[in-house]
Amino acid sequence: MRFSFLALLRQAFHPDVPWTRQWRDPEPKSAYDAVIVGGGGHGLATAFYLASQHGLTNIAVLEKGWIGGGNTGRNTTIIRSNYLFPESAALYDHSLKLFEGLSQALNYNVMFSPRGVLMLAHNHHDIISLKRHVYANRLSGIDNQYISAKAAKAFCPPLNISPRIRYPVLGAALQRRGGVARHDAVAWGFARAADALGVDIIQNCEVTGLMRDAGGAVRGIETTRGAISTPKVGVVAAGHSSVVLERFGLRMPLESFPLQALVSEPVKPIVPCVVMSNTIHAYISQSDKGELVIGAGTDQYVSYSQQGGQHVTAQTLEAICELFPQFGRMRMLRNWGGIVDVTPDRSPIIGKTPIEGLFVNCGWGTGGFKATPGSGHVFAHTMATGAPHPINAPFGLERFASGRLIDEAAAAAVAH
Ligand code: FAD
Ligand code: PYC
Repeated sequence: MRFSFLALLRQAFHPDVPWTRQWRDPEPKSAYDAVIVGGGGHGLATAFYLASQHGLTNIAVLEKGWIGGGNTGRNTTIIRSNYLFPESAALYDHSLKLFEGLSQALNYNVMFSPRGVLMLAHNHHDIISLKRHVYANRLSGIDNQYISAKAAKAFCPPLNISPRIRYPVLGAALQRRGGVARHDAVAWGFARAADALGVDIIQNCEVTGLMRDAGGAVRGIETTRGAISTPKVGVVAAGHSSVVLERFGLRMPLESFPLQALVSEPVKPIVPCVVMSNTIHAYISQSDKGELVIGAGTDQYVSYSQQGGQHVTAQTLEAICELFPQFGRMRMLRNWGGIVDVTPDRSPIIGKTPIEGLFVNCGWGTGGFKATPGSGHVFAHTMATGAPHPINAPFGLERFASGRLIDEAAAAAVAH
């Protein structure tokens, strides 16, 4: 990014408006020291940390569409670190801590807003499960507390805690440090900062194949804009990671599902925090523009179509109207879907592959936005040094052979 006074002025008054020219638009070079496949938040964050922490600046991010046009620009921006197992809690809290200083680190307002995340309990099983998460989080030094239904209503006044509804609210877990951020600003912030360090961000460039040397190690990649030599490739392609890796000759333990969300017409501030319910497949927050941001569980069938079944969103809206009856007459403005890549244990895969020089960062399923800075940070370490960072060491592909799974199905919070 080349700064101009006008651009700075515009950023000051319209931090949420995309600048017309935020970074260079280079042609791909014929060789790089490392290449990232996928220009979502995770790929861009990886490039930023490779350049800023490891001094690797002759690198490129290749994106088949436009940066942030995948799940990064489609998610509902919930950030929290209240996962059950110490390995996951460490990973997600590493990311939450990076989010806390991200606007300063990138010199770009990512609108991180730690307004609190409430997870509702509707039955005895939910109470036991949420309390288990609260105790486990506290043992890992992570803030989380179990509160009564009355206290949940005090924290979120529009919440309906009538005992007469189909799934009454019996209590809730509250992580006060959790919240939301602006998703596209996270992608743009990382892109602009990486570009300023010399990283080439190349859009409209699909990676189609892998080139290997006689010993089988990575020697380059094939793309729709020509072949590129490189000894290191990191695949960070979310719902399409298994497609890319199959092209490279690797079969991954991943399934891809549509996940949908929708927003209402904008209204004055009414929902002060994030409210989630896994049991009734619904969650809600309010964007700074005033839209209610509502999301569903995944569709039940695998698919690569970026839209899901209408019955899934209809059921979600029924649940929202029961929890917030006053929203029953609001109009919904847009709905959309993204493709999420789900592993058998609902935890990500971050590490080396059996092919020398090929690294993978995928399997974030329904919950990778919150991990964007942390994921990029530890993956950059892994790619730069050839060995995992202690935080991502438990998340390697080997776990599917050894059986050391990290089953976060309950903490994933969105029904799959
Ligand atoms: P992406 O942003 O999808 O980036 C991957 C990129 O790879 C894409 O831009 C794609 O075009 C590119 N690509 C694919 N194939 C190729 C190729 N062959 N060559 C070049 N480029 C390629 N997570 C949360 O933590 N909180 C939430 O509230 C939340 N809500 C969600 C709601 C919805 C509706 C959805 C769909 C997801 C949600 N998630 C949430 C999950 C989160 O969005 C993802 O886990 C995260 O954004 C993944 O980031 P990424 O950078 O890995 O993927
Ligand atoms: O992981 O918190 C989450 C989430 C919320 C909605 C989708 N994913």
